[in-house]
Amino acid sequence: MAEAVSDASETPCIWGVGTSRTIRAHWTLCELGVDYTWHDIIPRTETMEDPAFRAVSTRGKVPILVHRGRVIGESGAIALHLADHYRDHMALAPEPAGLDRAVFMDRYCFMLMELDAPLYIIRRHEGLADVYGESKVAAASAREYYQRQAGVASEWLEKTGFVFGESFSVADILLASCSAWAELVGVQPREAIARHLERAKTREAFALAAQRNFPPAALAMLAAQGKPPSDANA
Ligand SMILES: N[C@@H](CCC(=O)N[C@@H](CS)C(=O)NCC(=O)O)C(=O)O
Repeated sequence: MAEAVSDASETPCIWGVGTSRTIRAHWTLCELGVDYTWHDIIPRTETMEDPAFRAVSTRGKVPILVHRGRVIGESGAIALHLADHYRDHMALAPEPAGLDRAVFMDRYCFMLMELDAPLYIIRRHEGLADVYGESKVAAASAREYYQRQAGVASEWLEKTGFVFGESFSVADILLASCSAWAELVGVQPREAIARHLERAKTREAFALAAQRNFPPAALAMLAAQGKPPSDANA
């Protein structure tokens, strides 16, 4: 991955639509009310071969954020960078440094490692078995593991209904995107997690992000893979 590109624009540019990871970037920017540009690069379509995309993404993965000449390629890092950079628009994360930020980061990293990662195991060894190899055992074990770790996340929601503190944050975007993905792969949601997702989906910024993240070509790709073409596919 290139660390810097020639586009040093202040306007953020997102490469990628159509997945639970890409919506994190769109949703964060929509919450912040920041104008941005984006490219409809859709996994497993010829759009991924676009030379301009390949020039910014040597990983060949979406999402990618290009911002002020820098390239950021992990959805969690993108959302957090945007929250920090535009915190004067809206506080979507605790102030960098400090104990609140440390506890917030504990939950944030937990979700990436303990929720997103097992979902990706299910995805790779069921939905993308032609690429990664079929493994019913790995998928079943990842489902059971996800469910256990979702129990930890549901405890965070008990007091305020948010992942951390008294207000919506990028950690809620992370959890909601994992929860919607989990539903798609047939994990029965825990009650608190289902309620959290339903509330998150009522946000205006979610509606706008879902519209941008699921253009007709992305819905067609999802339908071709047997997934419901629904905005619930966050
Ligand atoms: N950990 C990365 C995962 C990125 C990732 O695997 N993206 C998928 C779509 S959700 C992708 O680009 N797949 C295309 C491919 O592997 O060819 C993140 O959270 O951004």
